[in-house]
Amino acid sequence: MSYNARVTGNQTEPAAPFNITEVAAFNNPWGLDFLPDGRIVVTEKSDRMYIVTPAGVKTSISGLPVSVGANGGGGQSGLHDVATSPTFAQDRKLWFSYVAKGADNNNHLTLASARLDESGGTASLSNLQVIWQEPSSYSVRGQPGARIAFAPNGQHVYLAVGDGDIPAANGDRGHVAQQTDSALGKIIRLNLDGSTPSDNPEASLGGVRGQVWAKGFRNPYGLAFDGSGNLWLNEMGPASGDEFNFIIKGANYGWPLVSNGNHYNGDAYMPGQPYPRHDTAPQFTPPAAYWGWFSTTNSMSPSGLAFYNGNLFPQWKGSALLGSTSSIALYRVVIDPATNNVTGVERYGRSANNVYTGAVRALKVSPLDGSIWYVKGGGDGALRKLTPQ
Ligand SMILES: [Ca+2]
Repeated sequence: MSYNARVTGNQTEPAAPFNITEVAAFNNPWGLDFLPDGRIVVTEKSDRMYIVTPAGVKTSISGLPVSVGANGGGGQSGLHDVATSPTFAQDRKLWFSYVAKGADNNNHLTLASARLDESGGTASLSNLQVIWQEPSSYSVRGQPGARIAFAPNGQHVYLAVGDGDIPAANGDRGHVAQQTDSALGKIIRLNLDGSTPSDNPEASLGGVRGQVWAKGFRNPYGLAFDGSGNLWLNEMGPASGDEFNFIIKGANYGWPLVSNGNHYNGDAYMPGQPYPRHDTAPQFTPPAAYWGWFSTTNSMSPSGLAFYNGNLFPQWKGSALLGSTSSIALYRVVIDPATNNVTGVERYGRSANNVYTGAVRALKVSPLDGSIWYVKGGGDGALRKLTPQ
């Protein structure tokens, strides 16, 4: 059965090979990562972070900075992703992203690291370092992106930065993704000390322009490396324009000049009208897969991205796993390793395959045993795991 994926292969809804186990409850969880010992760190958008044992015992982590999501505020923005540093064994560093008030009182996406201390059953952060803050004068209204990925060699950090939903004078939203004086709508790449790597595409130009690795994104809620060291991103596009992108150094992915989706009906600018399509503008790198317009189905609203290379689901090795908020599902995207083309999409989480994942906000594969862990979003959110049936 084909749903709404316009991909080069078929989208199907096969029988689920997994069982879902609820591990612990959370309020609007947003990101997760594994510690080397197999425990999990989970963020909640309203400025809370926890260590969770595989059995579901939670310990709150104190010492977080204040985001705009404190006390339930901030709309889509608040505390977002968390990632265990490649240097954790030496320095116990966690990295995390959040939207905070800057010195100009505007809302800015921020990337920070801190040391995780544990003593007597309590946990706290110390030595908080703001590594980077989006430097433009724009105030993020939503669409923060904010996913963190480390290079496989542990030498660089990548941050997916959303376009911030900044309307232009004519009401068009997203124009900043093409501007060179902001990081909005782009992937940035930094050394772990926050400096600019000399081999970034425009490193010699300095400033924020030197930090950019790729550009032209709307709301990238997924960023991850595959087992071969390729970087991928998924993004919530405009209406029916969700994308899964293979990332090429220095490439432009087109937003908002091209998209295979449409302006929302409620937009002030060109309501309901299609964007110029990707195939009309070959100077922009097209998505590897996108979820197009079908009147009977919803967009997927991708969030979270992980590549499966574990042993519990051997038939899934090499696949991308994408969370989905609006279509309340987990997607497996099958990739031909020779070409990096998408050859198929499977959706799990609807009645067709009798599994109910809930809205998948973020997911990771356990480095210990290959089980798949995800956070279900929303006020009745949870940490859950998938193991074979
Ligand atoms: Ca695009």
